[in-house]
Amino acid sequence: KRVVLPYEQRAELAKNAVAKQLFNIMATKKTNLCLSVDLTSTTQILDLLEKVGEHICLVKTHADIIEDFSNDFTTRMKQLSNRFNFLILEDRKYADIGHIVSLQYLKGVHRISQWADCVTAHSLPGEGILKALFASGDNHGVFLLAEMSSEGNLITPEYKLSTVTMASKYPELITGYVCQNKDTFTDPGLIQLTPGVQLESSRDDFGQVYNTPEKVIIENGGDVIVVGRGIVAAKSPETQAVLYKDTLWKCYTKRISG
Ligand code: 5FU
Repeated sequence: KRVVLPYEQRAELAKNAVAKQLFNIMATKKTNLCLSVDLTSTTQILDLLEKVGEHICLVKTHADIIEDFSNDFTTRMKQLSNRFNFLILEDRKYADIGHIVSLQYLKGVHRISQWADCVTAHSLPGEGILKALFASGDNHGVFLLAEMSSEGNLITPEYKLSTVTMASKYPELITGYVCQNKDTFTDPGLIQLTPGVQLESSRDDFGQVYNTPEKVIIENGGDVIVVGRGIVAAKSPETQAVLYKDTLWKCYTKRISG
């Protein structure tokens, strides 16, 4: 069964503030593109966001791959996110006991809680991880990993089911799931964030598997689509971002038209 409700209606059903905001941004800007800005210098990242900010609803960062990370960088990124109306997701993939995750979220050189609207987390350690993240801030959100795009990953159907059960206890915290399939969950107030997407299906040398926009949105129910190297490694990232934005949005409108 296709997920046919439009984003503006799903915003009304969202229990997490960030999910509500993200649904509304998508509806307003007519884009469901999340740029995974996997670059290692702050200038490269800020330059790229300056060019593609108007085309994205969300930027996904990996703060720990940036060589010259600073508070000034996050301040500037925040300014861009306000100017262009996109949100920031730090793809930290937390996977420790709640006490440590809370410190990793609030402290260290990255101070993620101060600039990220939402973060990703594994369900593997148990619900203490959600309890800790819930207690560590306001108006923030978590995308819980229910599936991965990489070949041979160890997630089983039972693990996925337990992940969804765990998330259902923290409705105000959970923005959605990082997953590949629409059968993962049923709540239309949650967002399906799908990575592993390029215009033509293929794979990289380290197990990443790519699906096409048609497959991930129309068949598999993806809401926000993560594109990294498909844009970042292109000759003209700006042109490519527009192409991805248009293609992804067309698939979404096709899906909601039934
Ligand atoms: F949870 C996941 C996953 O299952 N697959 C992923 O690829 C996250 N990712 C992230 O999406 C990964 O950490 C990269 O930042 C990004 C995909 O980048 P690509 O260049 O489009 O392959």
